[in-house]
Amino acid sequence: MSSSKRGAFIVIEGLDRSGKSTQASLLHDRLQDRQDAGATTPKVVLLKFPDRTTAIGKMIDAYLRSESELDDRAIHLLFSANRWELASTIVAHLAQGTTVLADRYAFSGIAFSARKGLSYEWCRAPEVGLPAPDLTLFLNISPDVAAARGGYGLERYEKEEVQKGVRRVFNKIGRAVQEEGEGKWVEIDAGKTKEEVAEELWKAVEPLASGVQGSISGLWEISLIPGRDTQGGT
Ligand code: Z5A
Ligand code: MG
Repeated sequence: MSSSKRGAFIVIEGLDRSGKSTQASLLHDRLQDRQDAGATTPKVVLLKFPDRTTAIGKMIDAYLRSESELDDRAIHLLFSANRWELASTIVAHLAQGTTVLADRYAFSGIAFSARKGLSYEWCRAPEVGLPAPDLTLFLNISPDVAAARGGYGLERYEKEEVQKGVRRVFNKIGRAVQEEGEGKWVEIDAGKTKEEVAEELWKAVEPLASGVQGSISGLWEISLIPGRDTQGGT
């Protein structure tokens, strides 16, 4: 890896049962194998949001399993705080040249809360300044194909009317990310076989696999965050 490169931050988002966790794991292994084979690919770490292992994550887990009730704004802020807990870890990995993969990120946070009727801007606000992804892979799937992958689970949002609303907000977010230049947003047809979807993802990921040039910016922030410039400036 060239010394001027940092690790790429790649996010996998998508609809329910679109195969995010399946593809995140396959992508992780593919990047890891390249490294093992001596390629110039940096190390790779896979994160999952929500991270249910932290103290905040445990509160989120209880809420999702309907074991606790929380105000809509309170749970939104917990999901965001769960990302902020890992923000400095993400930045440190990227600065060291490690590729960071995230299974869901801020975009899920906005989509699920805005669907409840909270304003889009309010939902976006706590996410502003998080490490910005270089690439977001959005796994799109039709409700029919998702249904063929088995019934909804038992968690709070695993209901048809919730998923329909979430799909609408995700579409809005994808357009906004593209228009505002917040990294690249690539939509993937997730209705194909696991192997076909993995190949589609790889086409988008391969150019970033050996690292990327430039500073790590803050999501939806116009200026660079002081201290986050891996080129040495602040
Ligand atoms: N949430 C939120 O509200 N705010 C936030 O900020 C965040 C999340 C980050 C839990 O998330 C909930 O939290 C979620 C959003 C909300 N609520 N919902 N819905 P989670 O990430 O923990 O949810 P999950 O349990 O992992 O479900 P999922 O992400 O929707 O599933 P997936 O990861 O996309 O799919 P998968 O587990 O990889 O695959 C599903 C099944 O399909 C499985 O049997 C696979 O073997 C099969 N599969 C996968 N790919 C294929 C293909 N290509 N063909 C056929 N079958 C396939
Ligand atoms: Mg998943």
